[in-house]
Amino acid sequence: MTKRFFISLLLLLTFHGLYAQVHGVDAGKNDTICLGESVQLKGTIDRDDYLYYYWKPAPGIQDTTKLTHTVKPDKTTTYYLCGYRPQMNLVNNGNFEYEDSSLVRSGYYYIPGTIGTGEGNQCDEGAYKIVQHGKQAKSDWVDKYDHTFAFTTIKDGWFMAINAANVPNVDVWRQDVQDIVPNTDYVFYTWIVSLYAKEDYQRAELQFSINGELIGPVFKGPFPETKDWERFYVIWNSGNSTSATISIVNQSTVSMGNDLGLDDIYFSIVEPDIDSVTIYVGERTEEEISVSLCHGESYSFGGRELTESGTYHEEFKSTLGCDSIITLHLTVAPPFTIDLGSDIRVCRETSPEIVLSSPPGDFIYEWSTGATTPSITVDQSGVYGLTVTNQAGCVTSDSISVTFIKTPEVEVISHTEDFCEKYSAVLEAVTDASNVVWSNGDVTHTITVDKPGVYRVTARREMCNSNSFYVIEECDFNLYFPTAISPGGADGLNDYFAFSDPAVVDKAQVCIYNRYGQLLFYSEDPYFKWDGSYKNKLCPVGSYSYVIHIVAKTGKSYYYKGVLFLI
Ligand SMILES: [Ca+2]
Ligand SMILES: [Ca+2]
Repeated sequence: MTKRFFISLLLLLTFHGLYAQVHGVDAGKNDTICLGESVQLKGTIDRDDYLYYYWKPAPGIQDTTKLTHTVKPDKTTTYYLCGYRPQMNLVNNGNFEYEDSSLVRSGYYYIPGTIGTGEGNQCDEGAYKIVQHGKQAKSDWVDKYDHTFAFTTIKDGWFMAINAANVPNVDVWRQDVQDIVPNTDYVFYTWIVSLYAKEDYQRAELQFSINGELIGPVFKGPFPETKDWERFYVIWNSGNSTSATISIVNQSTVSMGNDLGLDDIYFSIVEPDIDSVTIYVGERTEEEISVSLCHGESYSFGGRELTESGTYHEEFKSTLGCDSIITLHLTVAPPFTIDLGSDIRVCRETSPEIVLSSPPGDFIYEWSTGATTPSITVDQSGVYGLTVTNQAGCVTSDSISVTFIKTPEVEVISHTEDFCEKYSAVLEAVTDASNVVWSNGDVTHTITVDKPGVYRVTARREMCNSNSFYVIEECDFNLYFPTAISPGGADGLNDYFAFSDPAVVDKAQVCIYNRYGQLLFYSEDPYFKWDGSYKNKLCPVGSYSYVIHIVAKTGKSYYYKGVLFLI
C-alpha cells in the first residue's frame, strides 16, 4: 500500500505537470517584417505538461489549435499562445493503484477478485472489476494493461474494467470533490481503452457529468484493434459551486462492444500559461520632400551632395529595415551676389561725403555701420561691408573701401628779389605733396625762369590737385642805338653802330642797306657792332637805312626801321 502511494505521487509529479515549467509555452521569437510580407508563427508547447492550447484568435490564424501559422499582419501585432496546464489532481485514487474498490462510487456493481487467479467471477453486464489487464475481468476481452504504467515495462498497474450496459445516464464512475474554487476553470479527463476487440460492434459511448449536469459531447472508446488508451476531457467552470460530484456516465444503448477500461482519471484546476510574440511591421513609405537651397549650398541626400536643381530619388531603410522611397524636389536659387563697385578714392576737398548704395532689390540690408537702409552716407575713410538677404533667404555680402584723400597745399615762393636784374628768377613750389607740375612742364619743386609771366604750379596727391600761381611782371624795356656814327678818328667815340644794352635782347636780326638798297651788313647777334665798312672798306659818308627785328628778353618783339648817318 505504501509503495503504491509513493509511486502514485511520483507519477503525478512527473507526468501531470504539477511543476511544469511556466515557459513550456513558447510563442516564438519576435520578428520584424515589412508591410506586405508574411511571416511564420512557430509556437511550441510542452505536450506532456499542457492538456490543450490555442492561439488567441487573430487575423491570419484560421485553426487556433495549429501551432504553426503564416500570418501577414498589416500593422505591428502581438499574438498570444495559451497553454492550459492541469494543476494538482483532486481525484482520489484516479489511477486505481490503491486497488481499493471502496474508493470508487459507481452505478455499477463491483465484482471483487480477478479471473485467472481463481478469486473472481466474470465481469458481467453492468459490473466492474479492478484489474491489471482485460482478461482478468472477462476471459473473452483483450489483453490490455493499465495506462499508468503503460510507458514502462511494469505490468502490475491497476485500472477499472467495466462491462457497460445498454442503459444510458448511469454513472460508471463517480467521486465527490470538496473545496472547489468558484468561478474557476477545471479540467476533467480520463483515459479509456476498449476491451472488446470486434470493430464491427459498437464502442463505448460515455459523457462527463458534474453536479448532475452532462458536460461536453458524448465520446466513444477507441478502436480496440488500432488504438490503445486514449484521453478525453472537458473543461468546466465552477461558477458558484464550492463542491463537485464528478461522474463518467454511460450513454451506450447496446450491450456488445461497449466494454471499456478507465484509468488515470483527473480533475483539477486548469491554468493558462500565455506567451506572446510580436511581429513588428515596418511600413514601406513613399515620401516627397521639397528643399530650397541658395546658390553655393549643397544638400546631402543618400550620400550625395546635391548642388543643382532637380528631382532626385533615393531608397532608404527605415528603422525597421523597410524600404522608403523619398523623392526630393530640390530648388537651387540662382546665383545671388551684390556689387558695391570698385573701391572709392575721392578728394576730401571736392567730396566731403560719399553715398554707398546697394543694387536695387527687395532685400534686407545690414551695413557694417549697423544701418539697415539701402544706402548710407559716409564721411570717413574705411572699409564698409553690406550683407544682403533676399526673399529666398539667401545671403550675400560685399565690401568697399572708401578713402578720402587730403587735397595738397601748395604755394609758390621766389628766391630772386629782382627778376629784371638778370632776367632770371628761381621759383619754388612749397607743398606737402611730393608731385608737382609747373605750367611750363617742369616737374621739379624748384625751377629757374627767365621770362616774365604767370607761373602756375599744380601739386598732386593722386587725383587731388591744388594750384598756386606766381606772376613775374614785365621789366621796363629801353633799347636805343645811334643815329650817326663816325668810325675811325682818334676820339674813339661813336665808332660803331650797336645796341645800347644787348643784354635785354634775346634774338635779333639786323640789316643795313645803302641808298641803293644793297645789303651791307647782316647780323643775328645782339652784341653785333657795325663799323661802317663793307667788305673791309669803309663805306662812303652818307645816309644808310637799317631794318631791325628783335625779340626782347621780355618776350616781346620790336621792329625798328630808320636812317643812319655815316659821317
Ligand atoms: Ca492504473
Ligand atoms: Ca457490455
